[in-house]
Amino acid sequence: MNWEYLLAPYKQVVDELKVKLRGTRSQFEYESSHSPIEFVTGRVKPVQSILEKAKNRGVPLENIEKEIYDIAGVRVVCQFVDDIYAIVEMLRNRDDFSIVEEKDYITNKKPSGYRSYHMIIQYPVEMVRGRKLVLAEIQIRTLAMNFWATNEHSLNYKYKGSIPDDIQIRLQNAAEAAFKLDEEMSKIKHEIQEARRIFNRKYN
Ligand code: 0O2
Repeated sequence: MNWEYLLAPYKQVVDELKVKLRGTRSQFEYESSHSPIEFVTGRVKPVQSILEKAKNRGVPLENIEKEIYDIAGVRVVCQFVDDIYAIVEMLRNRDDFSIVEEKDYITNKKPSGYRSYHMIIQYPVEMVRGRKLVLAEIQIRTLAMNFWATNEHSLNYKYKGSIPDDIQIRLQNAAEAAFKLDEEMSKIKHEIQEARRIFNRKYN
């Protein structure tokens, strides 16, 4: 398989989405002092990781592009839970891609304790041989959810998917603490936003 050739459109999609969503962040900042977007990251899934996922899910190589949704992945990180739903609404109203599926792992957390909002999109990308429709995953989560998910992901990698029970329990507790942190911060959202405005006026 020529991976460089296969992954080229996915790299293009990730690059385009990062530019667009970072542009959205700047627009929010011009228009109001609060941007629901804190930062945007993106990556093309490494080949090894694509192969492992395909193997675990019984996906034959020829179906990888149709059945592995997150070869192109973009992450939007927000300050507050409300911001996530504002971004979701904004994404639903765009017409530069279509939404294939939405998964709300905030209302329905995963058994691991994982919380995040996933949107699978179909993105048209212009390649030299014409337009290609590429599947991509946009993950939208708060800073607290991101902190938890990043650490859990590292532990999963370290323990090859079998995290010991005692660490698992701590992770569950940490997931609930992160959720509580988001709830508490939401209650003082307006205070925090006002403080940021004052700070930005003084230092920017
Ligand atoms: P990477 O690239 O290393 O992040 P499905 O379970 O199929 O119904 P879902 O959850 O959208 O739907 O798909 P999947 O394939 O399980 O997860 C896609 C990505 O979501 C993962 O990518 C993670 O980034 C994130 N994710 C999902 N579940 C968890 C979880 O329990 N913990 C953490 N930390 N992240 C999760 P990969 O495949 O891990 O690869």
